[in-house]
Amino acid sequence: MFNQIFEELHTSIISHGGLKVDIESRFQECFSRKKDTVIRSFLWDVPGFRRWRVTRMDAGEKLQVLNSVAYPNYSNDQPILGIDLLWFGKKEKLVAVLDFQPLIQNDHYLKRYFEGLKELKKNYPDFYSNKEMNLYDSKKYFSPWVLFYIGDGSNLKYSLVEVFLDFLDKYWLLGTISTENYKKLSPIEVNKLQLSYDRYNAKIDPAHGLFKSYFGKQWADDFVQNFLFPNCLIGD
Ligand code: BLA
Repeated sequence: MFNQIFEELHTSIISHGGLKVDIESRFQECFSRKKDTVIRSFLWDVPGFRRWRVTRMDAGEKLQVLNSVAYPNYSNDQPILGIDLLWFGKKEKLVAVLDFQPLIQNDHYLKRYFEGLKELKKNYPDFYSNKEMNLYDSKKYFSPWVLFYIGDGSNLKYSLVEVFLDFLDKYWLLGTISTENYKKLSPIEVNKLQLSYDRYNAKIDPAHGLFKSYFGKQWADDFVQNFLFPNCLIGD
């Protein structure tokens, strides 16, 4: 599960000029104590972005994860790309969250950056489940058009790869929208908002507990603090 999406994501990053960045070996790959689970991470230097991370976790039938977050340069106030895909094989439960994560929620900003995502929602009504988020506040850094699916993964009417590729295409298009009649957020504001996105997520991310159970507390703290959300103390 997610192998094809993972390959497609990397191919797409490379075709947009992305170059792999070296990361500390302890984050590149880590095996669970039982050696039946592995987590691998990747960092990309992509034109227009200050950081693009990808994490893949393979716990076999129990759990598969593909998580990726792309932070645009501070001079670019476009939404953060957020991808969180989880497959609990034994239960056949899919959690799929794909969003252009808005830095702010005002109309001017949403109008500029969300036409594409809004269109997608019409094509994939299953991802408009009206399910409430339990952990996250859906009004904080999630867009009103977030593609969000929780449920029976064998029941999806369309392929997740197709949804993913459409979604990614729309995100790349954000870089080509005309700047006419739009007042951008300043780089200082973008910096502040991206940091606050990280602080919020570092605090709330359900992944920390998951990592602790597979890889131990020390590695989990280190990974969340120094790879997923650098510069944010957990519980900050
Ligand atoms: C849910 N994400 C989850 C859950 C886990 C993770 C374990 C709970 C699933 C469940 O039991 O139902 C896992 N999150 C991870 C992992 C990483 C991570 C492994 O960050 C890191 C490698 N989460 C994101 C991003 C988005 C996101 C970028 O990291 C947005 C696109 C959203 N994850 C998200 C949402 C839920 C979720 C909305 C559902 C939780 C809720 O209902 O509030």
